[in-house]
Parts: sequence; structure tokens; C-alpha cells
Amino acid sequence: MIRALLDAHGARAARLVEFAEDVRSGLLARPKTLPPRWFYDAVGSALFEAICQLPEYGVMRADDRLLRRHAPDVAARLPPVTLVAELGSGTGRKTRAVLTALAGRSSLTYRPIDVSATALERCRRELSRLPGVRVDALEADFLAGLRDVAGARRDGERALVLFLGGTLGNFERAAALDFLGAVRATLQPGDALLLGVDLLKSEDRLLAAYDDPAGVTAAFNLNVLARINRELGGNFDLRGFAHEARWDACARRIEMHLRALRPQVVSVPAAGVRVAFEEGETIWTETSSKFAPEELPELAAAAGFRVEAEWVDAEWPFAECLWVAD
Ligand code: AVJ
Repeated sequence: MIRALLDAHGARAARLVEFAEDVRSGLLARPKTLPPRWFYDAVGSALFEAICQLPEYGVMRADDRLLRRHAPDVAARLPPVTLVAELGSGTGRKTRAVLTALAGRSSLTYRPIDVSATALERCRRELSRLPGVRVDALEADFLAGLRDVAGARRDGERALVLFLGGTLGNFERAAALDFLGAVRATLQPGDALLLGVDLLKSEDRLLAAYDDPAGVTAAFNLNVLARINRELGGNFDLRGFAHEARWDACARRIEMHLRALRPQVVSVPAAGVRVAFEEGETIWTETSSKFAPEELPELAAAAGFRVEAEWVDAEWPFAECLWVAD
């Protein structure tokens, strides 16, 4: 118990150091950047849940529909799975259907991996009541967490990794391949990956999804500055920045930025930085790559998987991919 508390405390302290380092290097870089993983404190996680309710943001509903409809197919296409690891579980809302289908065949251990302690706690509460499912949460980065899970794995366990919600889009294409290759490296042949991928669609739909008229996405984006103020003692004036979503047609990605509305100087003492902004200068806070369906089999093969099945939503182009490690 005490050991667990100390571990949790240590993990949190280490995370704050990482946050400070990312803020420092990101604000000193050109263009200025902040990695999207820092969006998800308690406020940011709640705002993300709100984004998922927006009529303009169809990603999560498409993912939900596909998982509810095809969870039984996922279970039927794999040998009985006893270990399920999820990258970026959030509150685990979308995972329930998959776990229920899998646990119908064999009892299993579910290891949600997330950087948001708040989201993990809710995930544990929601999913530990499922019959045949033991929940063992891990507050960690995706790959570090997955390597821990692989290291603690017992002989004969059959693993399935879930990477849902389209979070792969946070990587540029080349980095997405590297990431999937790194995931593959933690797996054994015959293990599987269930991957949710948001697909290309019209620019209008994409821009509306990332710049909704009610301003929920704007609040989500700006909250990262508020978090820097709260946790690192920064003095960002949130009213001095505006949310911006852009579509880069060449790179096929949405970019989210925070644009300085006037020249200003900001200091973040715990990150050891003081930075000047010109009027109009931006901080690039998120990339959301969108994939063409034809790219997916190539991506699977290059990362060391074969495509077992793929389901695409009819309303909002989004693919649920079931890949098996070669
Ligand atoms: C959680 C990374 C899938 O990129 O669509 C939603 C995050 N950002 N609106 C996405 C997000 C702005 C989301 N992912």
C-alpha cells in the first residue's frame, strides 16, 4: 500500500519534470510547439469528453459504433485473449464492448495505459465491474507502459493491444510507422492490435470538427496554457491567444495552433524559460493526420503486421483495423 503510494507519488513528480522539459524545449523551438499529451489534465480530459459530444466531431461516435457492432467479430477472429493492453485508455468508455466480447471466451487482465491519472481512475471504476475482467492500470507513456506490460507477461498469455479513437493521427506519417513498429516489437507473433484510424474526408468537415462554433475545442487547446500556469507557475494571459485549426492538404493533417493576438513576453519559472511572442506568432499544439484507406495495408505490412480484418463507418469515414503480428 505504502509502496504503491510512493510509486504513484514518484510517477507524478517525474511527470512534472517531463512537463517542464517539454514546455522548455517546445517554447524555445522554432516554430514554437507543445506536445499534445499535456492537454489531458482533469480539465483537459473533461473538455475532450465534451468534444466527443459535439455534432461536428464525429471521430468518437464512429469509433463507438464500430466497436459496438464488431466487438463480437474481433473476439471470434482471435484465439482466446487473456491480456488486453490499451494505449491512451482515457475513461475506457469505448473499451467496454470489446472487453465484454473477449471476456465471454476467457477471463482476462485489462491494462489501461494513460498519462491522465483522472481518466485512469474513472476507467478503473467503470470497467472493474465487468465479469471476467481484472483491471490493472498503468500511469505511463504509451511505449514505456507497453514495455512494462510485456515484461510482466506470463507464458502462454495471448495479448491484444488497443489503440483506439484515432490517436495514431497525433503522429506524422513517418512517425506513425515508427510507433507501430515499436508497438510490434513488444509483441509476440500471433498477438493482435486493434487500431482506430480517422480517414480523409472533406476539408469543411475536418475544419468544423477541429474548430467548433461553440468553442469547446478552443477551450481544450487554450487549457494547455492554463495548465502551464497552474503546474509550472507560468503567466500566460489566455486572452492574449486564439485557437486556430488549419488543414495542410499536402501533409494531409489538421494542425492546431495557439496564435498570439499581440506581442507579449511570457515566463514559466518552473521550466526556466522566458519567451517573447511576436503578434501573429503561433504555438503548434497538435497534429491530427488523416489517412487514406489504401495506406493502411502498407502501414500494417511495414510495421510487421498482417491485416486480419477492417471495418469502416458509413457516416464518418473512420477505420477499425484488426492486425495480427507476423
Ligand atoms: C484524441 C488525438 C484522437 O486528434 O481528433 C480532438 C484529439 N484534438 N479535437 C484528435 C482532439 C482536438 C483527438 N485525438
